[in-house]
Amino acid sequence: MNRQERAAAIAKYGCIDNAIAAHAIPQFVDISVSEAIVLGLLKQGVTKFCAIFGHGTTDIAEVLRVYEEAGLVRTFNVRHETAGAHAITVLKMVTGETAAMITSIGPGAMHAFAGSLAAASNGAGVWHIYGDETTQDEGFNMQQIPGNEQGLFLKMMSHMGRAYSVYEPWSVVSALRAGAITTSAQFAQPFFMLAPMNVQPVILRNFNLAELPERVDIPLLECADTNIFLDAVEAVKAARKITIKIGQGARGCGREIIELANLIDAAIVSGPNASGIVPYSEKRYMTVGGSKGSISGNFAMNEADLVIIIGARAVCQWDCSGTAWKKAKTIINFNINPVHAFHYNKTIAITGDAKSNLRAFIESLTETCAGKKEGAWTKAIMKKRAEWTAFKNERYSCTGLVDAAWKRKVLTQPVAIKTVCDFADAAGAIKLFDAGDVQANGFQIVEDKVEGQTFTDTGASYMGLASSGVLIGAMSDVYPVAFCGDGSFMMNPQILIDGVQHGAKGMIVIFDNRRMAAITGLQYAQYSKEYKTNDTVAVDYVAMANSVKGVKGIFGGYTVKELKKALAEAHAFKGLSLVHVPVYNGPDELGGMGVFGDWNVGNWCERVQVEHHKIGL
Ligand SMILES: Cc1ncc(C[n+]2csc(CCOP(=O)(O)OP(=O)(O)O)c2C)c(N)n1
Repeated sequence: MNRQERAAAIAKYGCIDNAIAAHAIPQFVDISVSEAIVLGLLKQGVTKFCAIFGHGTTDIAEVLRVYEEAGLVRTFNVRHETAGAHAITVLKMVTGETAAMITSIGPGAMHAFAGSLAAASNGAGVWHIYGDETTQDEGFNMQQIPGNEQGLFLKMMSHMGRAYSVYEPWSVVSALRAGAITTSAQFAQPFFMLAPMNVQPVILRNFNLAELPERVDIPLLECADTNIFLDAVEAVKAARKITIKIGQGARGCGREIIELANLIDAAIVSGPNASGIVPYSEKRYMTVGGSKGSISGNFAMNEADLVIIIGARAVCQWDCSGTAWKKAKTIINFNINPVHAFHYNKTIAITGDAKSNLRAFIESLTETCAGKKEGAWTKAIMKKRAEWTAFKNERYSCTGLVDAAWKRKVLTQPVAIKTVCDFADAAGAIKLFDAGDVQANGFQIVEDKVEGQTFTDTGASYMGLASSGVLIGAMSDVYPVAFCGDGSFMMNPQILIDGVQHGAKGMIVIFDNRRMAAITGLQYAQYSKEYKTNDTVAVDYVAMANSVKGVKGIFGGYTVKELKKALAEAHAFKGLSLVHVPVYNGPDELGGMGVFGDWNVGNWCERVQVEHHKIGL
């Protein structure tokens, strides 16, 4: 039986096991390592591949060709490996589906590897499969790292996630199992499979297809130490101002979080990537906290004497580089990972699945009658939330500002972003925010009702992630709207071609302030001068978009009315559209959403570090 027949039989019977059971394929077969990789992934439900093939992966490509012809897998050939890495990361973050990025060896692998930072930072379990130098070391392989050492790529990749070199052909099974486990963990890592070029075509004689590792569903763990919950109850009893801070790991726990907050009279603050877990309309929700947080979010963090953290790591922008919890006497930290759960001193760590542990905590609080009546704390936080709302509304009422680069009145970024957010929400689209001011203003602006409406890479803030992520408009049935600065878009404009090639439906909105404004802003705030964060080259992004057959480029205009019209037109287009909106950059404070927390960067470091050590958490 050849590969084509095998693929056809598996397609006919739906999966490998069924095909074996029906005697359509034998259980013991002679297959190449490359085919074992593809079959192993297929068995785990990994059927989508982003790829740029090179001399390092022609053998795997040939297998994919046959399996794609049988309708079992789909390869999305892209124009940049980092863009492909971003696309599979965004697919995982948005839909939960695990996909793989395939590259050649050397530069292609390095590009994809760079992109894997976003997967690692966001806990997105994805596969990276790279060709690697031959195992026989017959001389330098073109594109290998020119060092006289074995396994240099393996060493490098091992720092980002789990990495496995299929140095020995039969170890492919072990590699597939390691990948299944790594990519399935709750806050997962990227898994790197390195496939030496001379190993890929090796035939595994009499290979047992039943030995291919199965898909992994790691069971959720609940904290079994009941005393911990009683300690946490005592902390609640002693507290007067409680703030619950939620991160991505709190997804799915919205009901419990609101119940808990009402029970103990607490404020709720989200991390930048946790919008919608608690609806924006919830009265106890103080919106986002952190270096680029909100007035109310940062107030609730700074004032709390008891902090309850749920599913969040202490990323610098999230807890103001360790200075957010200025008055905390105790921290109750729910996390699956003890490293994060025990990040602070004075901690009661509750490790395991947040939802089950929250339920157990709520039960302990109810049984011990440790609930609190609504009091002064709620009044104080609600006053701050009203302040934040007024602050936002003042910005939204700005009809535009005269900009030095555009030499005319243009929309501000807050108004333009708000307009696009409202449009995307009404259209049921997914909002993807790229890096920079667009990202920071974005998470200050979003008003999500439910989780899953907004995604952004707050772990790595990788410019180009959102534009590249629009490929999910071809890889799934999601309609994405990418919010990109001009700087971020130009990191990965390849999506214009890749999106058309693969039939992506989605929209890119470029908020063009003619510079990398997030950094200009930092430079002014720190040194009162800007340096090399802009250029003088005007780009007609509409013309650029329209130069790619199949993309619809539309000018977003200078007013909200014009922008809304452009958005409607872009959305009506059955494919990939791009809207170009000129936006203001400059000193007028209505041009941004403000900064309310510390950050240990630039010439602030000394002050922030002193504050951090004074707090001593
Ligand atoms: C790949 C990458 N390079 C550099 C940075 C550092 N950085 C963060 S934001 C930013 C500027 C973003 O500019 P733009 O996308 O135009 O958005 P704006 O801030 O102007 O809204 C830079 C350079 C980054 N996050 N990612």
